[in-house]
Amino acid sequence: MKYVASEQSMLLKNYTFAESVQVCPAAYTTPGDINMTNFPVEKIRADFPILAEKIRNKPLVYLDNAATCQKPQAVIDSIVHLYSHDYANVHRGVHTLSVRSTDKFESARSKVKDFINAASEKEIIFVKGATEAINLVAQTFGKANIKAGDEILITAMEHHSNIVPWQMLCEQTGAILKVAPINLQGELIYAEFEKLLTDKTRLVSVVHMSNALGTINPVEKIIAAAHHKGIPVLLDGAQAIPHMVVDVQNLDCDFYVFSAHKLYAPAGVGVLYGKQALLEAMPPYQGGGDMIRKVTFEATEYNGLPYKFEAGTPSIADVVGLGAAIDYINEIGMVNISAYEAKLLDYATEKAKKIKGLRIIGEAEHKGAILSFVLDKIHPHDIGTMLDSLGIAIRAGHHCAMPVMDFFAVPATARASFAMYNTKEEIDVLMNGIESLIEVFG
Ligand code: 7TS
Repeated sequence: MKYVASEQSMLLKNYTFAESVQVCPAAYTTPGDINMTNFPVEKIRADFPILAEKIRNKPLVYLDNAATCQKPQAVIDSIVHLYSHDYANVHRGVHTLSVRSTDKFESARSKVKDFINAASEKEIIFVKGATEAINLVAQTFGKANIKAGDEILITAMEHHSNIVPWQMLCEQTGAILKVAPINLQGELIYAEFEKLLTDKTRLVSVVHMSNALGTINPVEKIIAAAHHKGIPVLLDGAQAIPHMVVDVQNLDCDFYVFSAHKLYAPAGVGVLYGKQALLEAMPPYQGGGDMIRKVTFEATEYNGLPYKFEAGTPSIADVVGLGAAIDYINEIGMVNISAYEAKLLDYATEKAKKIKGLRIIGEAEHKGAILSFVLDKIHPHDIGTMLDSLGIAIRAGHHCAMPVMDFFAVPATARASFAMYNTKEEIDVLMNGIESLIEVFG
């Protein structure tokens, strides 16, 4: 969905904004108009029951959103409602419950289609998550189109999910994995990336926003350069999807993958978007129920899109929950969420830079709401444990991006990652917590 002026003001109708914004609805249209005082964060927080939890007798400060984010009541209710009133298997029965369940499931597909502006529901494949989506492309598109000596191009900031499936494909086919380097800010060195696009490159697979660094890649430029040479592009949108408007037609990417659980929706489901023509030409991934039209012992005729790639009973309630999460996000408006989170990140970065002994890992010019850092003399795991004693949840570790850790010569980082329900006050609690632990242990 594209957010235009009138839609934006409509989307925000249920939320209470500061007066200056309410009297001037057209003011929502540019991200610069949202700030930390006129975004309805307290109302949003009230929609997430878990945020009222106390952890170690302290109010929860949940800053591990890049790993997974919390769920609003609307999503929880959609699952409870489905199991309480409408649940049966999908695409199978003529009975009422099966029809209701199928309608809700397919309606979620349509919401995903609108959310990323795909051209058709046929291009929306439900999978387990971003990881499964990439494996699917590797084992179907990859096996059909990539052979010994061909090259697959990724970047040095990929999550393991966008490295290992390609390594496996390379082992199976004799293809070669090429890696475009990054600089010390954590940005892709674009000139090097371009040099690695050769006549042998069969696929480019890059992360839209890095989970370890927060870097937002210049994906428009990457796609244009790859397409110029006739090379398709997969974008790993696991981190980008909850933070920015994603329009797959506008981007012109060939594949886009993401997990629902980072988008305020349940875990266990995710999306593979693919251009219809590419998906049509790809062989199926797994065999089983739902992905077939006709089966005999001699031969099987596969189902059409999107079902060709959806073998077996799907995670029905989680898909319905994803639909509810998209409705919830649309009410607030992704442009507003992006703008608010950008302010949170600026505020956190500014405060972090004032802490002596704190080094930010990942200072790209274009960054999403992720702050990775290390402290002199305190191991990231100890930072994580000590902050937990203050009720603060961050992630400490390699973030499934070990090559990034190697590049920055750190064993791990501490990572605070922000969502639309986080506040300036929570960042203050985090920064005070870091300062107090430097004082005690540093
Ligand atoms: N790609 C990126 C960029 C990711 O950040 C993640 C998960 C994945 C792929 C895989 O997603 P999944 O839902 O299939 O597991 N990233 C993280 C993280 O940063 N901390 O925990 C999971």
